[in-house]
Amino acid sequence: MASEDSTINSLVERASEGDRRSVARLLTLVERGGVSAEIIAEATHPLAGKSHVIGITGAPGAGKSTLTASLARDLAESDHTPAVLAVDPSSPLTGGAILGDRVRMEEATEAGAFIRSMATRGHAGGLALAVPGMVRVFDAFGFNPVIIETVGVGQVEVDVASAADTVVVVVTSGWGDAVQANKAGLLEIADLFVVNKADRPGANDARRDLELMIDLSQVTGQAVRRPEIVMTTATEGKGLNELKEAVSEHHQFLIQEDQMSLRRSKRWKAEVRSRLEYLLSEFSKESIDNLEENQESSPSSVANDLAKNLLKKDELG
Ligand SMILES: Nc1nc2c(ncn2[C@@H]2O[C@H](COP(=O)(O)OP(=O)(O)OP(=O)(O)O)[C@@H](O)[C@H]2O)c(=O)[nH]1
Ligand SMILES: [Mg+2]
Repeated sequence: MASEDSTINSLVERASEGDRRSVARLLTLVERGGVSAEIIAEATHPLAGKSHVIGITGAPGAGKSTLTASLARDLAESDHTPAVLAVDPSSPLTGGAILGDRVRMEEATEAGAFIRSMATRGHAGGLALAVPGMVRVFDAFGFNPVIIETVGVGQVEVDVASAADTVVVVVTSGWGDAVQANKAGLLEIADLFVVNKADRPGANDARRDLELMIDLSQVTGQAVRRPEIVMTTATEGKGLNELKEAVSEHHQFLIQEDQMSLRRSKRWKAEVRSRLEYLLSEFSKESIDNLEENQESSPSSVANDLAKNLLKKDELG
């Protein structure tokens, strides 16, 4: 534990001085979880909270990586230090390689962006623990904005993206895409929409579908601020400036309307919840493994006793 502490301390120190290899090692430790991840969370928490966190989500193949890479490159070239966390099963960096994307990601890296990819495979619920910790590492060491790319299927992925300050939902011009996004629960979390692949037929239809659905959600009073819709052709860089502007406007809105602290508090609570759920599930696994078989007691009375015991524990692991 002591040597773990001192290794992490020196990584934190070097990361604070701008050493990217130390940042990368900290990210790996956080991704693995366990004690190191906890120590890093303690060390980075006081340093974090300055970065604008942007979530980019949407259907598989909608063009999220193409957009993210272009955006990151653009930001890096205009005096920002963006980081990208691609939570992405088919990410160009972890396999499923789409050459165009890899080239774009490399260009963004050369321009100064820090791009990190994590495979969702083998992570399951761990994603909800690892992602906030990794975002905090970026935030603590001066990366701003921090962009999280996740595919908008599955509750965990949607939750991860919706914990951002600004949530961008990408749909394409295909018929019914907006409807699909709505079904996946993406409409409710969107701060702004991108209709990508605007070079293809049907882009205006997708826009109209979205406008209608936003109208409906406004009638029921769900949306606080009407999400803007930006049309892009990511492969040609078209609409990128508009997207950058819309993201920046939303950021300003959060600051001016005092919404940022609400978002942060939501994110903080979500992380507390993930961590608590994790601890409880670890505890219940351990308790059940250690249970002496005694089928005379009813399962619910045994569970009640175990729960009472848990509340008396002072050490959790
Ligand atoms: N025609 C057209 N194709 C695009 C556009 N944007 C992206 N593509 C292509 O769509 C495909 C998917 O793009 P990605 O950026 O990998 O999409 P993604 O949403 O990140 O995909 P996953 O991470 O696998 O869900 C690639 O072949 C891109 O070249 C666009 O604006 N127009
Ligand atoms: Mg992708």
